[in-house]
Amino acid sequence: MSAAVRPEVTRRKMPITTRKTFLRQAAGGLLLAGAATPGRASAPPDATKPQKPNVIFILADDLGYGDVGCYGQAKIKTPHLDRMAREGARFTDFYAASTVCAPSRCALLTGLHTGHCAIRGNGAGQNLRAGEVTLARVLQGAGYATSCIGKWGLGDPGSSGVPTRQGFDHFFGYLTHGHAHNYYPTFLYRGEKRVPLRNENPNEKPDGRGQATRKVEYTPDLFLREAREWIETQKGKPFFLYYAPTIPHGNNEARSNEMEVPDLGIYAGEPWPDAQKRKAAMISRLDAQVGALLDTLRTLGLEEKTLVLFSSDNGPHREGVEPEFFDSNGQLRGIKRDLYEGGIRVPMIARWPGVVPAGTVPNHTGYFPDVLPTLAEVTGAQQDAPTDGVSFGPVLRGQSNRQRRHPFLYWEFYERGGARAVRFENWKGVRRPFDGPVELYDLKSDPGETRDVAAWHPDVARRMTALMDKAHVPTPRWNAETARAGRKRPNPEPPDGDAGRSQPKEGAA
Ligand SMILES: [Ca+2]
Repeated sequence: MSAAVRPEVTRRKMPITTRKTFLRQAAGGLLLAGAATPGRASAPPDATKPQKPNVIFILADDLGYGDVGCYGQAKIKTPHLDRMAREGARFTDFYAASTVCAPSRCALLTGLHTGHCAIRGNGAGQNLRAGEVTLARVLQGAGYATSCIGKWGLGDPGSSGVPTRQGFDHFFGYLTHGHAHNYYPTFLYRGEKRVPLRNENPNEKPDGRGQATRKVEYTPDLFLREAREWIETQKGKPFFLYYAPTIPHGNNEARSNEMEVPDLGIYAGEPWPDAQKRKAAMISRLDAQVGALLDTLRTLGLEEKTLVLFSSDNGPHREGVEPEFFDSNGQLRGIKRDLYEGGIRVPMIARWPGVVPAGTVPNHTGYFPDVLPTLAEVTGAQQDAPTDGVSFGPVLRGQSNRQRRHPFLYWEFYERGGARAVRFENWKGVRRPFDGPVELYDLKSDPGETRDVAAWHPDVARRMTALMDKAHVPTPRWNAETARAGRKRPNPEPPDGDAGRSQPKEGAA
């Protein structure tokens, strides 16, 4: 696509705080030569690719690396995801941006890793700021219809952070994480308006948390119906659907019934604990949803015009189920809330018939901040804001020889005294707590991170420390002191906006 056919491109101003962050980095000489220099996504001419493909990004919630058949899961059936992988590309070394929901989604939507983005931990009262550069806004600027269906979690009702003030034309779902725990709430939001559901719960909290006493409408089913109807109404206009059902997150207010699902499906007769049967049924239900969305595309003749991506926001949880039962992290170490591989490495499947070569397993390491520049590139959208991502567009087109590699990937996390992690090449460094000594793992020979080899490679360990210290750009809310303090100390109000007004705490989002 040439520049001449992009008249609709809108240049978005960076939000002032983000711009300040990068200016501060530049002024402080913080960017390493060869390190993750924030890039600029643009659209290189490529006459061979379809013009303005539709994009569907399906985001599971707490689905582990090992929870899907094509990633080695033996008991839970995921035939549609397995087919999607056979018909597209299955990434083995793809990572979420965080080990819990909110920061992972913030990084996905803004193209910034957790050392730069505004929301770096769970906790109420954190809202994307007005004017934030989001994936939806970038695609909206390129003429796309944009929809978010499912869990949002980046803005409270009435705040600047709600999806319809962040680039989405259409929204149906949960705005806040606590509400999203509840699979049978009495209301959801369409746009900014509450819409009632037929579920009943006299004890429901004002934010929608709780467990229904009468369960009629299961929200993932409502989301699928809404998604199919929304796709059908687009009538030729390119669209971006961010589809984020909450499966298989637990309802943390449901005590012994955290894995809420209408029926056990094919698992009813299995000799497993009830909670495990329900988890399996949830994942297979999500898999069936993927199949239904692909069917919708086929029925509408849109399969070859649509890039479908599937991933998860963090590793598997221990909230009402034992992740070991299904080996939900596969051979990896750790789960949700760890920066070991099991907390952050996630399934990533891309399907776009005729463009993404079928049945491929790319040798490419990437993560959520890459999604914004990737989609900007494949849709011909332009965005001038800095990003920590690297477009994996070449890999999607089967042109791995043209693919740029990440100098390194970075994560930081604030619960439990904090942690940081870096991956470059096949090395993985983890610091726990936030400023603790570096543990070093060679993922090639030791993907389960069982042998700390820092003492044998002090040069690599030192480089890890340097990368972490330079990738972490502190803010009034998010800094080493925050990590050390845990939930005991209220943070000062950030002087430059409403990115977060409450102390980050160990929440269940
Ligand atoms: Ca999650």
